[in-house]
Amino acid sequence: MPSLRDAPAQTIIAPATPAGEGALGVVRLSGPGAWPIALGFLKSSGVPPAELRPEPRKILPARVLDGEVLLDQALAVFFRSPRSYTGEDTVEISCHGSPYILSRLLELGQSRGARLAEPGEFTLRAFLNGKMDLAQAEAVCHLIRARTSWAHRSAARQLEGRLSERTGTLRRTLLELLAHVEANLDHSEEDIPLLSEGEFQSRCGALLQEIEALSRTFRVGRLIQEGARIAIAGCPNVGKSSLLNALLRAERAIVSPAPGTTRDTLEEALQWDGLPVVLIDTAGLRAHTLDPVEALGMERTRKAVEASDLVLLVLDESRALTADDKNIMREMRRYRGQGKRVVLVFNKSDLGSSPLILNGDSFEHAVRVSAKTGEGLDALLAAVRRCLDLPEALADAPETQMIASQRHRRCLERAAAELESARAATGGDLEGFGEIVAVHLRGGLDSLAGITGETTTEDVLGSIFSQFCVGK
Ligand SMILES: Nc1nc2c(ncn2[C@@H]2O[C@H](COP(=O)(O)OP(=O)(O)OP(=O)(O)O)[C@@H](O)[C@H]2O)c(=O)[nH]1
Ligand SMILES: [Mg+2]
Repeated sequence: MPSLRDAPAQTIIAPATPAGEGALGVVRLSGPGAWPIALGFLKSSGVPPAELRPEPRKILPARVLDGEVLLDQALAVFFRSPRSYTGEDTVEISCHGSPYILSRLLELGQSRGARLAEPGEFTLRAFLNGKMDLAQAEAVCHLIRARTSWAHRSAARQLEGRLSERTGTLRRTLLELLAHVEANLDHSEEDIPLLSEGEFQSRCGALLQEIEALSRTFRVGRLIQEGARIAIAGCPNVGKSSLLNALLRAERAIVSPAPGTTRDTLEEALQWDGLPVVLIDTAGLRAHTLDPVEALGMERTRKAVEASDLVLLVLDESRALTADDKNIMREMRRYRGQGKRVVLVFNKSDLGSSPLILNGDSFEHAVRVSAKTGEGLDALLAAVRRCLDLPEALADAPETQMIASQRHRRCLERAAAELESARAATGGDLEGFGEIVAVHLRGGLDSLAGITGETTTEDVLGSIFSQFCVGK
C-alpha cells in the first residue's frame, strides 16, 4: 500500500451536507482531476448551455447535465491548489438538497474517474498538504460535534492554533535545552554556553512542570468536550426519574409511586445552563430482590456509577433513612475513597423534612431539592460545578488552551516521562552522561511533535480521521 504521505492523489468526491432533503446540498471534489471532472457535467447556464469558464474562488451559476438531461441548476465554486481547504484543486457544487440529485451527482463524478472519499479524507489531505496541523485537524471534528457553547469555544480555540502554539513554545524551550546539552558533549559549538548540572535540573524541571500542567487540563477539557457523565442513583422510589425529568424539563422517564419502576439505565444529553452533561437515570438499589430483571437492572446501575464522572445520590427527605439508604451511602463513601465525586440530593423537600437525615453526613456536597416543584435545582447545579471543580463559565477558565483528547494527553505524558528520565540520567554529572540525557530529550521532542502530527504514524492518522464524517 502506498504511504499516505506520498500517495499520488486520486480525485475524491463526497457530499459535504448531511443526507436527506434540504434547501441546499453540497458536493465537493478534490484532487488533480477535480476541475476536468466537474467541467464534464457542468455547463454554463446560458441558452444553449456552453463550456464553463471558471475563475478560482468566484461563484459561477451552472447547469448540471446528466447526459442531455438537466439534473439541476446549481452554483459552483472552483479553487486552485494550494488555495483551497485541502490544498488541492477543488470544486464545490451547491445544488438543491435532493437525495436523488446528490446521489446522481456523485455517480456522475465517479463515472468520470473520481472515487468516493473516505471519512475525514478532505481534512486528512488538508493536514498532509500542510494546510493545518494535526491538532487543528482534530479540532475540526470537535467543532462539528460541539453541542454546547463551552465545547464549541474550546474546539474553536484549538482550530485557531492555540494548542499548537502552546506545544510549539514547549518544543522550542526543549530544543534550546537540548542544544545546550549537545554543546556540553561537543565543545566545538562555541556560541552556546555550557550548562551546569544544577542549571540543567532547574530548566528541565520547569519545563516538566509546564508539560504536566497542560496534561492536567485534560480532566476539565474532556468534561467540556464530551459532557460530564452524571449518574442519578439511590433507593427505589426516592425520585431519581422525577429528578431526571425535572432537569430535562420533559417527561422522559416513567415515574410512578411503585418502587422498582425504572428497570434499566436511561441516558440523556443536555446543556444544563451551558454545562454539557449526560444524565443517567438508573434502577433503584436495594439489598434484596427476588426479581432477576431487577437484579440485572441494579448491576447496570453499578456499572453506570462506575463509568460516571459524578453521582447524584438521591435520598427521600420526607422519610427517615432506611437500611437500604444507609447501605448505598456506605457504598458511595467507598467510591468517594476511590476519587469518585458524589453530591447528596435530599429530594421531596416540598413534603417537609425529616430531621433525621438533614445533615450531609460525611458528604461535603449536599443539596435539598424538589423534583416536583423545581426548588433547589439551581443550587444543585452550583454544587455539581463545585464538586467537579469546574469554573462558573468558560470565560473564567484559564485562557490557555485545554486538551480534550486522550491522544494529546498520552503525548504529553510520554514527553514528561522522557524529561523525568533525562533528569535522572545525569547521575550528577551532565558532561559524563550527556549522551543518554540527549537521547531522552530528543524522545521528549518527538512526543510533543506527536500532538501537531509531525511524528504521528499512519496507523494513528488512520484511526483519527476515520472518526470524521464522510465529506469532511
Ligand atoms: N412530593 C414529591 N413527590 C415526588 C418528588 N419526586 C418524586 N416524587 C414522587 O415519588 C414517586 C417515585 O418517583 P420516581 O421518580 O419514579 O422515583 P425513582 O427513584 O425513579 O423510583 P424507581 O425507578 O422505582 O427506583 C412518584 O410518585 C413521584 O411522583 C418530589 O420532589 N416531591
Ligand atoms: Mg425511576
